[in-house]
Amino acid sequence: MTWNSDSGKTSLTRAESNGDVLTARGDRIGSTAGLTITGAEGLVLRQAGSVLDLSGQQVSAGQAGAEFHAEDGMVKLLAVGDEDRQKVISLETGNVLNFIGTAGDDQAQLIDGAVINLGAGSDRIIGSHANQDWHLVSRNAAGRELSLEVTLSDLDSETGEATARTKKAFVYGADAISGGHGDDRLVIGDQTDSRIEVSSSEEEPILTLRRDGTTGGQAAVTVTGFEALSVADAGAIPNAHSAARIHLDYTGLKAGQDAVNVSIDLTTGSATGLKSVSGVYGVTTGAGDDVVVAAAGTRFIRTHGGDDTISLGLAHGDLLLDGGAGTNTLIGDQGLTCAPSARRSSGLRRL
Ligand SMILES: [Ca+2]
Ligand SMILES: [Ca+2]
Repeated sequence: MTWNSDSGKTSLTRAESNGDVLTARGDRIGSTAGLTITGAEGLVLRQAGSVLDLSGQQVSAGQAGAEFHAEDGMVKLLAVGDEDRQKVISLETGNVLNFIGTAGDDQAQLIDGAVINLGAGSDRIIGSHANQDWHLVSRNAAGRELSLEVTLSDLDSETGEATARTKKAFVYGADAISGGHGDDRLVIGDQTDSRIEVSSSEEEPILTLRRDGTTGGQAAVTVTGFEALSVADAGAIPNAHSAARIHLDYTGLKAGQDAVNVSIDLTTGSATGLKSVSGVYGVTTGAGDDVVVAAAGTRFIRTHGGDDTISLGLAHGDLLLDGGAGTNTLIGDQGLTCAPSARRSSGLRRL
């Protein structure tokens, strides 16, 4: 069957399964009139500019929603309670780039030019095969429901130069990010106070974005498959040794049962588990023998147990240092004055 809507843009607003029967409702954008299709086994949306709107699905947070694969032109709808995936409906979506998810737990894979609104629920956005810069634009009060602007780029295999694709992708309502293949960088432009926990293993670190003031059990956003982390210009440097603004917490990084010896140089941007890190205001490390070098904007370094080495590097201004237990070493610099911070430092031997 071919259906021509006047505007050439079709919105598939609902598709649900009742046993083996698919019921879909299509609406021309801007019109209340629509077309209901019942009993189809499949449906193909070919028209460029079509919107796949599944916000009318009868699911809620905690229930499986939809899986949208923009690159493959496919969406899968999962029936409520179908953990064994016996009633999955697959729809070809052609070149649909505009996807509105369900109120349930959706996941979507992006492509350049896509506009993906995952709606309510606990939703995951997955990167494409390209390299991606993910700009975190905003979050809700709980630190979730991320809005992201994603720039995709391709690497020239001969010159090694990256060429950005013309069209960006826009994502709303994401609660987890998987970078996918290629190099992925998270750029945090939202300056809300938050902690970025680096956990799991050095080879495949999990980044957990959590608002300060929330405890471990509370909602957080997980980020996997990322190689780089950058905090966009935060404006005014915060007050001395404040835990405010965005800081890194490596206490959860392990090698099996053992603590990892973490090495972070904030002057060069090198950090265990990541290719690069920049713009963070402080670092906390765990029980290993850690090496941390402060940059100009660094405001606190806590290294907990283990024999840690803290270098003042390019530090200036007020800096809180806490080496914790163990035999710790503080390396200064010729001509550097650190009297104010020295009064607040503990567990450190100055060189
Ligand atoms: Ca959702
Ligand atoms: Ca340590």
